[in-house]
Amino acid sequence: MISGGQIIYNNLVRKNVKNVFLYSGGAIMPLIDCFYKGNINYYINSNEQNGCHAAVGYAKSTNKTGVMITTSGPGITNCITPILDSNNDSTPLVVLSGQVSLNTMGSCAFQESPATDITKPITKWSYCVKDINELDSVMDEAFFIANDKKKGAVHIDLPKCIISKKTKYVENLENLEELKYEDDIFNLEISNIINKSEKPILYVGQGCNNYSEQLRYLIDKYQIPITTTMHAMGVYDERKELALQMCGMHGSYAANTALQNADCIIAIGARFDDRTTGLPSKYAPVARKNKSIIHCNIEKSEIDKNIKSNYSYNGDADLFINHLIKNLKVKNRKSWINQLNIWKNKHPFEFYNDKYNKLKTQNVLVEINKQTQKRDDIIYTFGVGNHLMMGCQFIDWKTPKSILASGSLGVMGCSIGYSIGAQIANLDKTVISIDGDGSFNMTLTDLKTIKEYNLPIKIAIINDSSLSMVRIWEKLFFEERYTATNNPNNPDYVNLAKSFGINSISCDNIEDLEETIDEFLECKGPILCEFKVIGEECLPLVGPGKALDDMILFREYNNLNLDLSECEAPC
Ligand SMILES: Cc1ncc(C[n+]2csc(CCOP(=O)(O)OP(=O)(O)O)c2C)c(N)n1
Ligand SMILES: [Mg+2]
Repeated sequence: MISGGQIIYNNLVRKNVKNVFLYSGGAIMPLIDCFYKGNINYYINSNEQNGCHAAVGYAKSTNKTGVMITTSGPGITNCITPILDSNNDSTPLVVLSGQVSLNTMGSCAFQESPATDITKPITKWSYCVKDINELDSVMDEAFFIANDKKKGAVHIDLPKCIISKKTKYVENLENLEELKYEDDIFNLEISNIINKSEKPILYVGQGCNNYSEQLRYLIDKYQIPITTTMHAMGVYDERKELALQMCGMHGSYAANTALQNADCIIAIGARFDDRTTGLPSKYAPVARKNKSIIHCNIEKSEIDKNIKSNYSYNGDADLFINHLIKNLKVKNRKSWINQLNIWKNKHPFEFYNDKYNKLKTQNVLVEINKQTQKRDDIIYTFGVGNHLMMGCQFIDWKTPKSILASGSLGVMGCSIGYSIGAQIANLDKTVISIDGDGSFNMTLTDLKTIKEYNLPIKIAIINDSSLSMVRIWEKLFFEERYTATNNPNNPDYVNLAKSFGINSISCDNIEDLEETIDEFLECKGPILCEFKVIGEECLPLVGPGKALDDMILFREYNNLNLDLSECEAPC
C-alpha cells in the first residue's frame, strides 16, 4: 500500500526531477513528508512567490520543468503572479498545491481557496484531483502539457484526503509521447520569396533558443540580418555585423527601421508581441505590401494573432530553420547590409557621462559588460524597469538563455527568485542579478535563501531612489506630475545584506566603478553591491500608439533638453 503523496513523489523520481521548490503548510504536509530523507533536493524560499519565481528561473535557464509545491489558500494565492509570468513567457512550470479535504471543499474551510477556479484562466491546465487512482496519470499529463508545443504553466490541486489516503500502487504506463503532433509541410514558396528578397530580416524569438547553432549557420551562410525579442537575445552573437540587436519599444534604431523597411520578414519562434511591433496597423509596411511576412510558430493560435502573415509554418523552429538551410540560395545583399550599417552607426545605444562624475545605470552595465567580454558562462537576471531595458541595450548578448527576465507580464521582484533558480540549475555558471531598487524592495526577503544555500549569486542593486521607468513616463506623457514614483526611504542595502550574513559593497561614482565591479565579480560567495545612480530616460522609445520607427531618439531628444546631463537624482 502506498499514499497519494508517495505516488506523486515516485512519479517525480521517475521523471528524473532533481530539484523542487516548496513551502509547507497544513494541507500539503502529507506530500512534503515524502521528501524526508528522499533523493530529490528541495529548496525553501522566504515565501511562495519567491519559491515559484525560483522554479520559473530554474526552467527558463534550462530545458527542464520548474516544480513548485505549496500549501492551500494563501500558499497557492501567493503563487499566482509567477504562474501567470511563466504561462505568458512560455516557461514550463508544474505547481502542486494542497487543498482542504474533499468533504469540506466549498464550505470556506480554513485555508481554503477556489484554487483551480483562480488558476484556470492563467494556466494551460488546472485540475483538482478527486480520485487517488488518477494521481499518477494526472502527474504525467501535467508534465506533458507544460512542455507540449508552446510551453507554460500547469496547476494540480491536491485535496489533503487524496494525498494522505493509501491505495495499491499501479504504475501508469500510458505513453504520452505518442500524442506528439505533426509539423506543417514546408511550403517551397517560402524559400522562393526569401530568395527573391533584396532586403530580408529575421525576427527571432525564444522559440529558437535551443537552435542557436543552426540559426547562426543560416544567418552567416545566407547573409540575412537578424533582430530578436528580449528573450532571444544572445541566440546570435550581437557583436557580429548581421546582428541588429533587440527590436521594439526600447529596441535599436537600426532594428526597428530595418523591420519597417524590409521587403521580407521571417519571424521564427516569436509572436509579434505589442512591445515589439509598435502600432500593429503601421507595422512593416514594405513587407506587408510585398506580401512577404513569413511566420513560423509552434503554437497555431499565435499565427495571424497579432500580425497577419502571408506564409506560415506551424511547427518547431528547428525543422523550419533546417528547411530554410536546405532550400535557400546564397545571394549578395551588400547594399542592404551597407544600409543597415549606416542605421547602426547613425543611432547606436548611447548616453552621456554625468558632468560631476555621478554614476548612471548605463555606466554600471557598460563596465560589467567590459569585464565579462570574454566570458560565456554568465546568466543575468533582471527586475523590471529602466535597469532591464538598459541592460538589454548595453550588454553584448552572445549566448542564448543568458538573460532571464519577465517579458510578457513584466513582474517587478522576479530577479532574485529567478537568480536562485538559475544558480541551482547551473552550478558551474556565474549568476548576476541586476535589480532596480523598486523591484528589489518587493522580494528582498529572499536574501535569506541565498545565504541559506550559500549560492554565489552576484546581486547588483541599481538604486536611483525611484521607480524610474514610470517616472520618466510621468515626465514625458503626464506633464511632469510626479506621483507615487519616488523611493526616498529605501533601506541601507549594504547593511541590509550584512544583516542577512551576505557580503556587501557599494559604489556611487565613476572613478571607483572599475575596481568595485572587479571585486564584485571576483567574489567567491554571494555578494550584494549597491550602485547609487542617477536615473534618466531610457531611449530610444517608441511612444504609446506610435509606429515602430516613430521613435524618440537619444540625440534628437538631448538636443532639445541640453541640461539633461546635469540632472540630479530624482528624489
Ligand atoms: C509587480 C509590478 N508592479 C508594478 C509594475 C509597473 N512598473 C514597471 S517598471 C516600474 C518601476 C521599476 O522601478 P525599479 O525597479 O526601481 O526600476 P528602474 O525603472 O528605476 O530602473 C513599475 C512600477 C510592474 N512592472 N510590476
Ligand atoms: Mg529604480
